[in-house]
Formats: sequence, C-alpha cells, structure tokens
Amino acid sequence: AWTKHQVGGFKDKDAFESEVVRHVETTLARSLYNCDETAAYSATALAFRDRLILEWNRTQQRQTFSDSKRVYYLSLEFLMGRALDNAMLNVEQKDLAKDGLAELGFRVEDVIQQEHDAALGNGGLGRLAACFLDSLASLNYPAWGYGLRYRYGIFKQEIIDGYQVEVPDYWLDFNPWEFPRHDVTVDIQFYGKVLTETNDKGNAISQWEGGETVKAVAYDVPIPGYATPTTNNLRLWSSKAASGEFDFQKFNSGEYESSVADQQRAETISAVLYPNDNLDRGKELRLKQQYFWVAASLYDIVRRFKKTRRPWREFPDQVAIQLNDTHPTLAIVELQRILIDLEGLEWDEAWNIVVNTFGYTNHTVLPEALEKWSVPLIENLLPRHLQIIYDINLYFLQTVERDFPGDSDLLRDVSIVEESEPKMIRMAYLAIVGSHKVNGVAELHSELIRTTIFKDFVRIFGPDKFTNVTNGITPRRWLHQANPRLSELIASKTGGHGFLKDLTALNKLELYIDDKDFRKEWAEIKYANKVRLAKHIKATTGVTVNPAALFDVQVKRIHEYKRQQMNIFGAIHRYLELKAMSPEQRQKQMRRVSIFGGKAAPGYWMAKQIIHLINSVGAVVNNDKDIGDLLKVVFLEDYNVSKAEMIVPASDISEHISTAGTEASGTSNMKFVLNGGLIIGTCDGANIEITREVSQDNIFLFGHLSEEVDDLRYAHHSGDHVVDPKLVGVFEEIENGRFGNPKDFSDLISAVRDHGDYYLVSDDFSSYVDSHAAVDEAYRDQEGWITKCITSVSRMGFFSSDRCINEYAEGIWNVEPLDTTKDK
Ligand code: 26V
Repeated sequence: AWTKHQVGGFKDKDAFESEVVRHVETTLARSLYNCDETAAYSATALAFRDRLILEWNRTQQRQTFSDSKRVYYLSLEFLMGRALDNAMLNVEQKDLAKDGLAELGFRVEDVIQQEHDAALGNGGLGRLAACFLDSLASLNYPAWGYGLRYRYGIFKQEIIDGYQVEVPDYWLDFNPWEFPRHDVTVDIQFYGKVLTETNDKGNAISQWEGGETVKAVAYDVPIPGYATPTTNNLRLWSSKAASGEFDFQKFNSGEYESSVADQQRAETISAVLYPNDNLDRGKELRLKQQYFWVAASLYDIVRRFKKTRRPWREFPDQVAIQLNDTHPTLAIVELQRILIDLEGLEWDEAWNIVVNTFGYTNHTVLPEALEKWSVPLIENLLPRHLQIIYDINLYFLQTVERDFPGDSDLLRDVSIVEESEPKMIRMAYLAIVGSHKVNGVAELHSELIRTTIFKDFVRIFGPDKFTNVTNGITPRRWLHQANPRLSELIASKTGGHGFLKDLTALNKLELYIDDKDFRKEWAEIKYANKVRLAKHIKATTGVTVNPAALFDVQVKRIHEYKRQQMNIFGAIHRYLELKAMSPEQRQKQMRRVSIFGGKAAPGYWMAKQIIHLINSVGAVVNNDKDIGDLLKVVFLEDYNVSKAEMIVPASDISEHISTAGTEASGTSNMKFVLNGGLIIGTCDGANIEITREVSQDNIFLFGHLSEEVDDLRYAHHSGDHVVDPKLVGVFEEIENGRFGNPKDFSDLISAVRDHGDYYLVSDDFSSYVDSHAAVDEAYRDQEGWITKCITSVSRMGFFSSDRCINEYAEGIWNVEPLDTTKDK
C-alpha cells in the first residue's frame, strides 16, 4: 500500500533542511549568513516545489495510462492566494517545515508571510475556481484548470485621505510555483478573412486565414491534493509575439522599433486582469483575451485526445469541459470550427460532440454583467467564428420554429443574435445552446434563472438541462490553514483530521456542546483570532479596537447590490442613537467594531463613494470621546485572499445583506460560519441553504424576499415613495456635514431618495436595524452565543467544495476519481 507521500514529502526534517540550504546556496547564490526572511521563503518554496513536481509527473502518467475521462475547468480567473502554506499542509509536512526552519533561525509563520498572493481574479467567481482545483485534486479527479497568466493581477488598493487609489499588482518577479513550458506553444490567429471553396462533393469548405498571429506559451502550476498523491495541473497561457520571418525581416530592414512594438502588442493580451466584476464593457482587448485563451486551451485538449487515436465520436467520453460563466463561450464555436473546418466532420456529428462536451455555469442574474459582443467586433476579429455562430443560431431557431410554430416573439427572444443596432451576440444564450447542462450556484439562484432570464430555454429544452449545484469552499484553506487552532480543537473531538476530507464529520461536535473545557477553548480561540486582527487594525489604520467588542465584518467587492451603503448607514444610525443617550444609558450598550473591506472597480463611481463614506464616518466616530469603545468603524485596505484568512476567523457576525435575488450564492458566508461566526443576512443566495442547515435560530435574517422585489421597485416609481424615517435621520446628518463635505455623498443619498432606490435600501432598513438589535441581545448572552456558534459549525458539512465537485462529476461531467492506490 501507499505511504501517502512516498514521492512528494521529505523523509525527515533534516532532509528538508538540507534542501533549503542547497537552494539558498546554489539556486539563490547566497550564503547562509546573509539569508533573510525573503530568501528563506524562496528556498523553502523551491524545496517544496521540487517535491510537488515529482508527484505532478507521476499524476500525469497515472492519468494518461489509465485512459480515463478528464475534466477541463475553463476560467478567466483563478484567485489562488498564497501557495506555500497550502502546499505544506496538503502534503502534511508543515510541522516538519516549522521545526526545520526554526533550526535555521526562522519562524514558519514569518516565512509564509513573505509570499505575494496570486491574485488572478476579482472575487467570488475566481476564488470558487481555486477551491474547485483544491477539491478536484484532493478527490483524485483527473482534472486540469486552464486560465490566463496575467502579468498584473487585481490591482492593489491603497486608501489615501479616505479614497481608494489603485496600484498595479506586478507579481511575477519571483514566482517559484510556475513552470514555463517553452516547448508547449500554440499559434493563435486573429482578424483576416474566410476563404470558401466547393469540394468535389459540392460541399462548401471554409478556411480562415488569419491576419495576425500571436504565440501562446504554457505555464504550469502544480495543484497538490490534500493527503493524496494526486497533484493536478493548472495551465496558464502567456502571450508573446510569434517570431517568424516577418519579424526577422523587419528587424534586418531597420524597422527595429516597429518590431518591438509588435512584440509589445502581442504581450498586451495577457498583461492585465480586467478589474470589473459584474459589469460587461465589451472591450476588444477582453474579447482577444477570451479567444486567445480558449483557442490555446482547446488546441491543447484536442492534441491530447488525438494521441489516444480514438474516433471523434468518443471525444465526450474522454473530455468534459466546464465553462466558468460565459467568458469561455467561444470554446463552443472553436471546437465546432476545428471539427468541421479542420477535421472534416459533418455539421450534425460535430455539433453533437460539442454539446455533449460542454457544461455552462451561470454566476449572476445582474443584466449589466451578462456578456454581449457586438457583431462588427466579432466579424473583424474572428470572421469565421461569426459565420459559425450564425449557423448555430439558424439551426437552433429552426428547431424552435418546428416545436413552437408561428411564435415569432419566442424566436426573437431566444435568438443568439440580438436585433439591435449594432447587432449583439448574447453569450449566455450561445452557452446554453452549446452545452448539455446549465447550472446555477445556489438553489434560489438556479430557480431564478429557470423562471426569469432563461425561462424560454426551459420551455425549449425541457427542465432537465437546467440544474443546481450549490457552491462550496475548501475546508483545507478555509479552516485548517486559516484557523489552525480551531482545526486542531475539532480534530481532537472528531477523531483526527478526517473531517478535512469528509466535512460532514463536523456533526460529531454536537456531542460536546455542553463540554465546559471544549467551550472554553472554543471561546479562547475566537478571542485570540480577534486579538490578532486587532493588532493588524492598529498597525494598518492606527485605530485601537477592543477585542472584547463584537466584531461585525463585511468584506467583499464593493457593489451597490451587496449594499455596503446600507451597512454604513446603519453604523451612522447606531452612532446617532449612542450620541443621543445619557452617559448612564450608554454604558449599558454593547460594544461594536464595524469592519469593512473590499475593492471597488476603478470606474465604479458609486462604489468609490461608499468607500469614502465609510472612511469619513470612521474618522468622526473613532475620535469621539463620548463613544470610546462603544463603536469603531474601520476600513481595511487591500482585501485579498491572504487577508481573508486572517479576517474570517476573527469575526463574530458577518454581513451578507444583498438585495434578495441579486447575490447568486456568496461563498464567504460559508467561510465565516465554518469559522465559528454567525451571519446577519437576507434571504438570498446560499444564505437560504445555510439557514436550512444551521436552523433559523442560529442566523439573523431580515429584509424583503426576492418575490417582493419587483413590486417594490414598481411602487417606488408610483410617486408616493417614502424613505424610512430612521434613514431620513441618517441622511440629515450626512447632509449637515457631520461626516465631511455632503456633496461627496450626495449621489449615495439621491440613489435611495430620488432615483427609485433600485436596491431597496430604504425598504429593508428598519428590519436591518431591528436585526442588529437582536444580534446585540444575543451577544449579551455569551454562553448562548457560543452554543449557536458550535451548533452552526457542526452543521456546515454540506458546504465543502468536495460535495460540490462530486455533484458536478456525477451530474454533469460523468467522471470518476482515479484510484491512486493501484500504482506501484
Ligand atoms: C463578469 C464580468 C463581465 C465582463 C467583464 C468582467 C467580468 C468579470 C467577472 C464577471 C463575473 C460576475 C459573476 C460573479 O462573479 N458571480 C459571483 O460568483 C460567485 C461564485 O459562484 C457567487 O458566489 C457570487 O454570488 C456571484 O456574484
């Protein structure tokens, strides 16, 4: 039988140490005497990387020889965070590394902190992809991720005078986790024209002659599974100029500058991650990114399939491709093009293969986030693809006309081509038509897409094509790594670390709910996590917060639909109430720290105003002698994955307060509860399923339901829209200049008061305030609170991304894990 890390691990601490020393002295060319923490990090990372890559090799061999079906997860974003801690924990050798580093004079925690986050994503969608890679490897699925190797990840956020300032995130100076594969390249075409000829059978044969070629170079990132030899691959494509005679000629004929310019233009494709989340702006460079990445990935997948020498009809038995939102939808068109133009298959046979290969996951219902590309743009950049899209649409609309004769409204509504000026290609519709399964990411969201934005497609394809796979999170990073003490405490009560592989084992904790020592240690761990966060707050903002106060956290991308504005209005309301009290009354109140974090898209004016208001309120409240510890308001700069690992375990209550029906799932809600924090939230996304699991008694729900939203919005425009009186009081104080120049915040107020309050801030405000009062009362009873927390954690097993990946594997991909115990 296998010892778990026969290949990947170090024999012992000394073996690890000598590898670190070797890397310091040779790879880094430094002496041990001037080895600082940065060098210690580099050498440790290189030492672990060396071991991982041996396992990576064996995994690839095993998967190739077993000839099993592979999953390809196509995502424009992988929000990975740091890799070293995760690698150490997944190969179960962090203790050994800790001891080894200690002998060399370093603390493992300090060494880990040296690593730059791999921040190739915006928020939930990118982090979900990262959790999925961890689960796929941990469950031994043969799976690859495909993405783009951005030179700049999501920008770094600085807060200067209360305003967000964006700083570029150049992260590739030293990245030990990637392996350039200069031998794995694909030439990608753009522009050009389509040549159509008629062959001897009288069939039209189309060939695309590109006008411009860019080279895709593969960079591989090993993805270690937890406590398993499986190490999967994440392949990221980087763009560079296709060096050919053309360049060479230019160069020799003295056009040095223009040949350099060509190179830079090519490299621009993978230069930067688009920082919008939930907003589609239809920029040509973004379309170029999408096709570049999709074409390179498909070439790679097809090349691998061809090596098996199977007939094309077996492609879907070997390959499952999952589309993470519509961003990779061109893959559907590209595979059809490969099959008909390059491989000579008939349209119907090819299309059957395509549909059986792809699955599409929708992550949002917000109309402004649904991708559409203008026909002239596609026609220019990808002329052959536009023809194929028109043909896909034609055949699709023919089946609709056959099944629903004479329904011209339906034909117009479901057409992949929107008849606007200019015409637009609706990418979600193309993804639905080209996939065999479409899923939403939480029950409510999946129900909403079936009954609203995609309802016509349910009529056409039947209900079975549309399914739900509720999101999950990896307990390795979001419990074991982020909260090591809690992980150990849970292990001590549940019979070891098995819960990290089967999270439902958490239910054993319910047996200890009355165990005094257990409860005491539980409370101590939460307190210690709060102390650590309090130190970070002090060091980064200068604000002193009391770790005994209730920590109330909202960290996520800043967006009106997520309603950080309602949270800060609530904090202002709390402040005004405290100010109005007598000192005696005040002393009876609960202490609060209101903690915010998150990035605004650089062009999102309202989101930036929200950040400015939070900081302006903090500046007043935090320096008010009447208030002291009773209320602090802090904004944490540059929220990212590694900060989340510190913030999440320190929360008492976290806010998931989107307008009902707008947050597809949310995943941080799961992370907070798993770490022993409670939630205040709306009946939206996965909050609903969290409630089902932990029970109504252990969550603070408020606000209108998604069924009510349309009517409320309609009523707002009927003239008699009244703003909640408490909120009126808040607006008055802002407009009095209590928090600085009121003009800076006037758009936030008028969105609610004068422009229809689209996100229902006023409608939900009083129940939000009441719900916070209930939180205070519950927190006053510390024993009752701890009971709620332990009970909730014990019931969170469902939200492991392992459960989620198993559902995709069975219901969408039809793939099975590989038995890793069979190889010698
Ligand atoms: C859309 C677009 C539109 C084009 C420009 C750039 C861009 C970048 C990202 C997106 C994706 C928006 C969808 C999204 O992030 N959805 C989030 O997905 C999470 C994982 O399923 C889910 O938990 C969140 O509720 C959902 O908002």
